[in-house]
Amino acid sequence: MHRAHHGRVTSADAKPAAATILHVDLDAFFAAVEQRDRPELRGRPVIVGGGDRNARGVVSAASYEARVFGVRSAMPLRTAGALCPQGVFLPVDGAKYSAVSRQVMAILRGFTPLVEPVSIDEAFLDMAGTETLHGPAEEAAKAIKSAIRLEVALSASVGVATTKLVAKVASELRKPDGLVIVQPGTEAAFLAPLPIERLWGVGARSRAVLSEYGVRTIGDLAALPADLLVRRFGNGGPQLAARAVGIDPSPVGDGAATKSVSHEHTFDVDTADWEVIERTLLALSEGVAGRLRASGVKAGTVAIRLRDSDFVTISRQRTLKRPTDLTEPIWRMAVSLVRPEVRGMRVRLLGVGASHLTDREQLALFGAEDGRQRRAVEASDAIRERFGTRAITRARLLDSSVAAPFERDFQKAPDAPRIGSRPPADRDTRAVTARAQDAGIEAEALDTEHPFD
Ligand code: TTP
Ligand code: MG
Ligand code: MG
Repeated sequence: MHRAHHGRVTSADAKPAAATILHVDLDAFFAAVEQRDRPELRGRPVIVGGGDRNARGVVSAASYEARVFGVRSAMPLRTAGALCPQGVFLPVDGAKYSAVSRQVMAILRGFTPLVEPVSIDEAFLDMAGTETLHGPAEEAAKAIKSAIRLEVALSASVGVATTKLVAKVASELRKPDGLVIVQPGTEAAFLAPLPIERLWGVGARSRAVLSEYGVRTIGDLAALPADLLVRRFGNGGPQLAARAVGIDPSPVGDGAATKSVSHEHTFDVDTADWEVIERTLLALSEGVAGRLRASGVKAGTVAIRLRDSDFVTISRQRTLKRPTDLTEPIWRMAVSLVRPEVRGMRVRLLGVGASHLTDREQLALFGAEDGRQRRAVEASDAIRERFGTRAITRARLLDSSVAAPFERDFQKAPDAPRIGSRPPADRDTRAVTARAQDAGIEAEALDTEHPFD
C-alpha cells in the first residue's frame, strides 16, 4: 500500500537545502507548568509524578533545579526522594498539560501550516516559504520562543537545521531555553563530536553492536566502512551511515494536509465469523481514532472497505452525527456499515477509514457530551505513552488474533530507521503507523477525502 508523502527530492547535485526545519521542545514541561501556576515553587526542585516521595511509580518530569540532584524522568520516585530530600513532589495533572500542549501547538500553527507534533511537548516545523513573514529561520525561532513565553509563560528550546534529525539533536543540546542553529553543509561536523546516544533513531541494541567497533561518538559511526554496516545491520546499514552525517529525507508531516486516515487488515484465512469481523473492526477503529487524536483532528465521516474471497470489493461511507476522534463511535458506525454487506460472505479484507477531518481546536474543546470519555481516553493514551506498549488493552481485544494497532511502540519513530530500540525520551505519539504495519495491519494517510479511492 502506498503512503503519501510531501515530496522533497534530494540528490547529490542538488544545491544544499536551506535550514528551514525547526524542532521545538518545551523545557521540563510538566514541572514548568506547575512552577508557572504556583510561583512559590519557582527556583525549587519540583518533581512531577505520583505526588508523594514514597509513592510507587516513576518521575514524569523534573525541574532543572531537581536535575542538579540527579533526578531524571522515568526514575523511581523513591530514588528521586533519596537523591533530593528537599524536592517538592506533585501529582500528574494530565488534563492540564494536554490543554497547555494544545495552546502551544496552536501558537506554532500560527507561524507555519507545516507543523508535525511529535509528543505532548514537541513538534517539528518547516518554515520554508515563510521568510517574507518571519524572516530567516533563526528569526522565526526567536519569535516562536518569545511567543511561547509571552502567551503561555513557558520556556522552549529550539533546534534549526536542514533535516528533522539534526534539528532534533540541536534542540536538546543547550536546554533549557536553548537555540541552536546548524548551518547547511555543517551537519556532519556538528554531529561528529556528540556521543552516539544523541543520534535520534539509534537504540540500545544498535549501540551495543557499534560499541564492539569502538564507536563512542557519532563521528566514529560516520567513519565506519559502509560494507561493515551492511554486514551488521542489513538494510538498516546505509540508513545508519546516512544518519551519522545528518541525512534524513523525511519531510515535516503536515497533519492538516492529511485528508483521511485508514487502517486495513487482510485475514490469513478468509472468515465468515461475525465475532472475528467485529473484533477486527474494533482494532482497526482504535488505530484510526488513535491517529486522529495524535494529529489533533476529528473525523466527520467513517468509511469501510470489504473484500471477499473472489476479490469483489465494496466501499461504504456515512457521515457521523458529530465529528469524533474516539474509537467507540467510529467502531459502531463501521459495524453498522459492514453488517448488511457480509451475509454469507467469506471476508478476505477489512478496512476502516475516516475523512472530512476538522481541526480539534476549531471544535469545542472538551465538549460536554464526550468530556468524561475523552478524559479516560487521554489518560490511557498517557499511560501507554509512559509505559510503552501493552499497558492497556480493551478486554474485547484480549483474545483477538489481530494485534491491536494501538499497541504501538512509542520507542519507535515512524521516520527513524527501526534499528534497535530507542531511549524512553524519544517516545513518539505517531509511531502507530509503523507498529500497525508490523502487525500486518496496513495504515495510510491519504491526500484524498475518500479513504478507499
Ligand atoms: P520531555 O520533553 O522528554 O522532557 P521535559 O520537557 O520534562 O524536559 P526537557 O527540558 O529535557 O525537554 O518530556 C515532556 C514531558 O513528557 C515531561 O515534562 C513529562 C512527560 N514524560 C513522562 O511522563 N515520562 C517520561 O519518561 C518522559 C521522558 C517524559
Ligand atoms: Mg521537553
Ligand atoms: Mg519532549
